[in-house]
Amino acid sequence: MIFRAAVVAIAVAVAAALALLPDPAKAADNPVVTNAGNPLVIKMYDKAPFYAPGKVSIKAGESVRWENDGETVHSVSTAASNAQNPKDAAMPKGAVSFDSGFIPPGGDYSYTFTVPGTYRYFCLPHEKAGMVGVIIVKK
Ligand SMILES: [Cu+2]
Repeated sequence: MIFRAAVVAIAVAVAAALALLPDPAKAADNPVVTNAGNPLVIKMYDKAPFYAPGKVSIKAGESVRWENDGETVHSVSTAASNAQNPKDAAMPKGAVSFDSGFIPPGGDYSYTFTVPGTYRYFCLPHEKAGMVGVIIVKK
C-alpha cells in the first residue's frame, strides 16, 4: 500500500509539473519572429504547434526553409484552390502561389519571397487540424 501511495504521489507531482508547461496550442500564437536568420527555419511537427514558429516576419528577397521534424508527411502551400478554407491561403497581389508537395519526415522545402505582403499558407493533410502559418514579407 505504501508503494501504491508513492506511485500516486509521483503521478500527481508529474501532472502538476506538466500543468506548469506552456500550452503548445498557445505557442502557435507566438508573436511575430523577426530577423531569425536567412534562411529562416520553420520546424514542422505532427501536432500543435504544427509550424514553429507559426508567424514570422522577413524581408523581401529572404528565404524560409521548412523542416519536417515529424513522423508523417507535411506540406506548405499557398494554393487557394487546394485549401479547404480559402482563408488559410493568401498572398499579396503579384505573388505566385507555391506548393511544396508532400515533404517526408526529415525532409525540407525552401522558398524565397520576393513580393512584399502577407502570406497565409497551410499543410494539405493537416489544414483542418489547424496546420496553418503566416509569413509577413517586408520591403
Ligand atoms: Cu501537416
